[in-house]
Amino acid sequence: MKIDFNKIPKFSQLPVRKGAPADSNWGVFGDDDEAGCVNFLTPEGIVAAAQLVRTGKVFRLDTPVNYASPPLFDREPVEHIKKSFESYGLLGFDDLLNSYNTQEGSQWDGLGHVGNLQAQAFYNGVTDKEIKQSKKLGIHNWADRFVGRGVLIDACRFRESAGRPLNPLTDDKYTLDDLKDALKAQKTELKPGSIMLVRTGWMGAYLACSPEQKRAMAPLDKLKACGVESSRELVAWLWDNRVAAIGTDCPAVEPWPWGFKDHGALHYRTLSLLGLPLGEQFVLDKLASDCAADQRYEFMLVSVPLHLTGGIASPPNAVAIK
Ligand code: UVW
Repeated sequence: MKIDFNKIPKFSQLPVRKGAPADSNWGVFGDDDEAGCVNFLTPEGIVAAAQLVRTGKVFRLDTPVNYASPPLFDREPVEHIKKSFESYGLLGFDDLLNSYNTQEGSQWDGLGHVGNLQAQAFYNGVTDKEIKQSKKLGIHNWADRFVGRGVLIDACRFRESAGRPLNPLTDDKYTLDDLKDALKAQKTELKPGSIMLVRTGWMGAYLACSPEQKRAMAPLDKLKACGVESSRELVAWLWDNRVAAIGTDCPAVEPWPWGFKDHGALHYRTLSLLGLPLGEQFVLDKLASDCAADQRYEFMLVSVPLHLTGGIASPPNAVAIK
């Protein structure tokens, strides 16, 4: 669909569809839309993003498969088997990835990942039954659309330089003001149709832990992790700036644990009410160092989610190109 940014309603004007939940954008991109805020990534935005490529540096934003040992939130580890061709009298192999959970490492949460309990629906009013029995809101809707201007907010570096470092291995949060002030300090602006990456410092802190510490912190009820605040003001800011997606280097974008029954949780406010993709466990440290070195916090971002029809989530398969 063709987006006219001037015609998109403000957060204060939502909802536009009769009967839609408060603070939802259901219907803004069409009653049958399944792409959500990824609609903000336009052909014009992609052409502009390509102009940001100046040095030819490429930064991979995904963790290696099986990086977390064990994976967080009780997710299954991947069993990688090399299947030999020797029974054919040949030299060669295929890969088998057994028990592959698309959220074992870096990931985009797709719009079928969580529904809003209060509204008893997923983005755009899609029902639980539709997610279960059809391809509705599948990750395939983003398979060839996740390209545009990436912007890094190095919230971790900002808080450190302000003398207020945060311990990423706690459920402490970066506030909306932290994000705005970090952007100001970086002399970077949000432009409509940006993919926002926020470096929280969690990934670096996790990687520095011992195998025993990683084992101890992995289960759902043991993990504590920082994130960004899950307020109405934060999502209003994201929507009013036409942010297409938010990706972070922490496990849940918002601090973990978040309350599954809390209607104000960021997962509900973004995925289900706004169709805004959440990215978790991204690898941002090398990109952040490069941005600090050349003071350019914007780049072209190319993410090619799995072409899994009806899929719930995907590794981002993302690179930032500067
Ligand atoms: C949690 O918040 C549990 O993370 P995810 O979005 O990967 O489910």
